Amino acid sequence: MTLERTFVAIKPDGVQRGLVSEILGRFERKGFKLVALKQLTPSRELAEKHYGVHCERPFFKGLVDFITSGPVIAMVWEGDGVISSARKLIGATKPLEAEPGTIRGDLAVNIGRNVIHGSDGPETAKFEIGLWFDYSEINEWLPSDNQWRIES
Ligand code: D4T
Repeated sequence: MTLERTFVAIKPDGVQRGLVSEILGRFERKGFKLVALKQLTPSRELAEKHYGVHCERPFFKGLVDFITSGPVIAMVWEGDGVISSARKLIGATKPLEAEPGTIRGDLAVNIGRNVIHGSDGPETAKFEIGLWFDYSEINEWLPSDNQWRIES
């Protein structure tokens, strides 16, 4: 078992389209644990740091304009293998290539409006959680049915 945490954000299009509960439900039903959640409209500084690896790409300014255009739901999810599993739940970056059954495969068509972000690896997850959240905003808790989940 690899207990991990990952950063997931519902982008402004997901919030505007009323997809928050649908997306949260998919992570909850999968069995992951929500340890932090907040709504915020990201500053340009935060968005530019978050997407810093893309700063030379032609789509960078449009991406930052979009992600700062309205409220985002920022989350930290915890669980066994959650980093790669969240990427599978989310689906391919290009929604038209994302498999049906994934969030982007079911709910999006446009790469510039692909509804959700998830960290792509352990280092990115650590960086992004620290960028979007203070340590005090992360909640340590055990579900009351935890004993049933870990018994085989
Ligand atoms: P994010 O980071 O938003 O979860 O997306 P991915 O991890 O799946 O994909 P990415 O880093 O390659 O792209 C970041 C972000 O940029 C947008 N984008 C990307 C875009 O608008 N045009 C493009 O050509 C690419 C490659 C979509 C996601």
